[in-house]
Amino acid sequence: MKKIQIVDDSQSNIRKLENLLNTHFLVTVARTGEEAVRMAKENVPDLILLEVALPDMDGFETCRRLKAQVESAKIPVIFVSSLKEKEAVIKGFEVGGQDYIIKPFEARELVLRMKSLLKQESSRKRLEQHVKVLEEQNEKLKGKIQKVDRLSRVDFLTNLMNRRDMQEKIRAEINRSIRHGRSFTLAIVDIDFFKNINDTYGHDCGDHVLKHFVSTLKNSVRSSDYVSRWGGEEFLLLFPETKLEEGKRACEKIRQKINESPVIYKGMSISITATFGISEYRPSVRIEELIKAADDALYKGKKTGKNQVVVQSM
Ligand code: GH3
Ligand code: MG
Repeated sequence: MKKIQIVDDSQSNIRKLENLLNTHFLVTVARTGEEAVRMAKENVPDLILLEVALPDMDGFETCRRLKAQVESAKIPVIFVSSLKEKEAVIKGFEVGGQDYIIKPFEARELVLRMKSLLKQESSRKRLEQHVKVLEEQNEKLKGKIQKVDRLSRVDFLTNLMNRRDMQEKIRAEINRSIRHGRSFTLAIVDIDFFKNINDTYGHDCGDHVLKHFVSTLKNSVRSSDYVSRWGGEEFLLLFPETKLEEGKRACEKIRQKINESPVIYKGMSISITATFGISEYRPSVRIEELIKAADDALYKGKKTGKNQVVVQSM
């Protein structure tokens, strides 16, 4: 049953309204504006029938306060008043009332107006609920999309950024270089004789070597440099704002560090080496050409003895 709050201080008016509404609604009565505002907060009704002439504040002020109070702000208010001047009716709507009925009123008309407002309010509440559910689902979806996006950029085994993410980083770096006229350096690193490690010690050992290799790489570069897994045992390093010579020196240092830190696996010490191919960004060079240059250098390094840093000039 819908709850109706009558706000009136005339006993005969109250009785008349109660008799009319009691069978279809749960009726409560407030006799002053103050009481109406308090009751609407404590026991929120579905609709308020508000007399304009009240002993403390008038119905217009009461309505203003009801609309300013969070708990009662959305409750439909129908003014019931013997004031029939246009100005009073207009004021009733201005202070937030939804309807205004002039006394003496037709009982059926009042009930129909009330039902119409109650129906509107139910639809509004349903819609509000619906929007809330949609917003919650939206938030959950956003979270899932972010997670999928993160996963799509990360290499599962090493936790490094993957090829896709690195390609975006290189593109961004190219744009930065174009804007600021600075160059940067790329290096592709490939572990030497890695297949032998898998064949000799097993795939798990190969995975372990890869992780060890990655931690050496990460510990050897600056925090502004990027390390990604480019392929199986191939890694791409991006050195922003770094010239070729400087990049070459950095790679040489990493290469030596790899040489000096054998991997320990199940008590065995496994030495590894790696070959580096380097290229430097030049204006108007495309990303594919830049990567191919580093790849060509790496290929040259593999062909001419491995365990070295080779530079490709473009
Ligand atoms: P090179 O010195 O010329 O680089 O030879 P290589 O043996 O290192 O390279 P090759 O391309 O012949 O073999 C690479 C191997 O790396 C083959 C592939 O099965 C293995 N591999 C690729 N990804 C993974 C991985 O995630 N885990 C393990 N354990 N092995 C991998
Ligand atoms: Mg290899």
